[in-house]
Amino acid sequence: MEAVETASRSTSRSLRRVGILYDERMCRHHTPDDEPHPENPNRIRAIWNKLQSAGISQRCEVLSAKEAEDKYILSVHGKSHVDLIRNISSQQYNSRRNRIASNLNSIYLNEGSSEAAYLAAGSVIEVAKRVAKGELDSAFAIVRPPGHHAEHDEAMGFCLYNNVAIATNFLLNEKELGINKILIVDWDVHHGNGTQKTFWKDPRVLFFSVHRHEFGNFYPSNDDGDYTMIGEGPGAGYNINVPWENGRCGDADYLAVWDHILIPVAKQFNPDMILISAGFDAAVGDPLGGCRVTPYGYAMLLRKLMDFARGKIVLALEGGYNLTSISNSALACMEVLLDEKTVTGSTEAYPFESTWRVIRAVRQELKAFWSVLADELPTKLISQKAPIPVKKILISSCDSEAEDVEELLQGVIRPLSTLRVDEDRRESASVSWRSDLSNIDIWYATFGSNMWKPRFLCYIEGGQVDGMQKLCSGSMDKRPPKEILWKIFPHRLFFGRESTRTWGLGGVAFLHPESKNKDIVHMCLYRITLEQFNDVLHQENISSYDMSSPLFDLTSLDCVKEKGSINLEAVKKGWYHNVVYLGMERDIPILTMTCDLSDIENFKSGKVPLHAPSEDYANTLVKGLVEGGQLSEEEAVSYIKEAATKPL
Ligand code: X5A
Ligand code: ZN
Repeated sequence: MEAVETASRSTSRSLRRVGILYDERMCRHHTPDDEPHPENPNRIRAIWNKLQSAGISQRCEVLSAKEAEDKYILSVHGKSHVDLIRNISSQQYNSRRNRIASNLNSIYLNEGSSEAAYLAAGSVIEVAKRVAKGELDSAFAIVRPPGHHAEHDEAMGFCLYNNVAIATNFLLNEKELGINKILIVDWDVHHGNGTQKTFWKDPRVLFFSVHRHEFGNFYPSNDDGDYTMIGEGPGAGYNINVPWENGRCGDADYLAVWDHILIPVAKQFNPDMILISAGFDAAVGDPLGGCRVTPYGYAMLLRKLMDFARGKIVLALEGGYNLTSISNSALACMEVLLDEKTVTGSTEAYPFESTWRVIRAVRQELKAFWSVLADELPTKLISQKAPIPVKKILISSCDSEAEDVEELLQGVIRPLSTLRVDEDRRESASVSWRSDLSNIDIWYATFGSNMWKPRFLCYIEGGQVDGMQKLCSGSMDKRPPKEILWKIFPHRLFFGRESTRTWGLGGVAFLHPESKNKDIVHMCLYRITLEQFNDVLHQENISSYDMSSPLFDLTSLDCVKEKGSINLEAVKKGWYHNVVYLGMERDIPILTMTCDLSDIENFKSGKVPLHAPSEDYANTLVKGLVEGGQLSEEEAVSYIKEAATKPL
């Protein structure tokens, strides 16, 4: 009897009514020529497929998307923004669409963008309404484009409409739903700037965001995500930011924030409903986030929120760019909503010291508004901490969905206690090269667009700046360069190739690997780690190499010091596969990357074209030299011009 019951339960609907919303139409928003981009249609497909094959969607009420009505969107966005998003996909915008997108921060647009934006917003409204009415206990809207960066009059950060903010205003405005207080939990790795601004003065909405901040150096790279941003007027105290000082935060860090900030405040606030801006880019394996929350971690975070608002919770997808990580994280969350497994276990790892510092600062800042935050945290608790440069448990390099991640995440809900962060066997060779090389500094000497610091930072933090047609995935280690200095070297700068993926038409900068006394080149030197240098090499050569071992290791370093330059076999098709040693600066080796001597022969013979840089690209070089304080604008312009016109 009992066996029969268990069996039937596992195939039938849950006792909990859980909604799940997926609609293929949201996949029609993609890059204009389907160029690779982290925010791509496969994200929601991967999640949906995973939930189907795990038998989750079968236990849920499956809903399909509805377009949001303008009147609801206008509660968050301005009329001009709504007009733009409504019309951007129409034919009459065909010629202007790309230009409009390139003037926005981290946005692409195509013929499917308008519809997807309306569906994403409408879907979150739809599930929120059903949960509010009690037709569903909870729900997950698998939507894209994401929303939390979108502001009143601005699309940014892959977001067009602020889906969660729109649904929140909808709930508050439909008075008969009886939803008067809403808690928004934004656990996407980026700060939810758009949502924060929407409810800045509104005490009906408690906005809580935990995000990588790095003192304003992590996207969106300003002070809006600081813990001092607590809201204003009647909304003062109803905006809580928990800004990580560093990457690599994991379950222990997030759970500490839940236990010592969010959960006590949620108790005191007593929301009628909870909306989660559920980005999964803080997940272990994410190429942009650099954090390490496991599916088990997400399950715990969600489980702890189910005790409020009578379990009325809506999750709306935001970011999350590793298909395996986001699928497993979403699955773990769905299992919590369905409430068919108990999530137990404790984490063996400790929070970073910086995590306790941030928790303390947040509590201090907000204790006047939330009495539950007033007590000092016991020293005994705070002294249980991990040092910041800990061994990494994750590997994934940039755009490749590393296989080891797949393996690492297979267990889906696996308590950290079985993960054994330090000696786990799965921690393959690829991890240890990273931690080894992350302790060694080199000067990376740049002569091209990387002389302009914001452009170089794309290789470290990920991102895309003016003029770039391709997004960078960044380094695994997103710490900025420790020092920057400029030097002149006796090498020749020149421009070759017809076009590049990053800059479009026009040649790109190369350095003649051999030095001649009468040549001079201005170089900007960044002090970074050898691990970061490897990630730069990988990105400069647009390689599909999996990075399970380094492109350039300590042996290569010895070798290049002795021989002056070495060619990297693994990226021999890349244009910058030749690492050149330029001497030492304060006991630290100076390295650059360029073409090799056989390429020089091909440039000279005309087999491969020499080609002047495009105006955009040349301007970037000039900006680098001018902002770096090396040359005046006229000097920089003529320096670039000479390099572009003088024969090799
Ligand atoms: C929704 C989200 C990230 C934007 C990063 C831009 N956006 N470099 O995760
Ligand atoms: Zn994000």
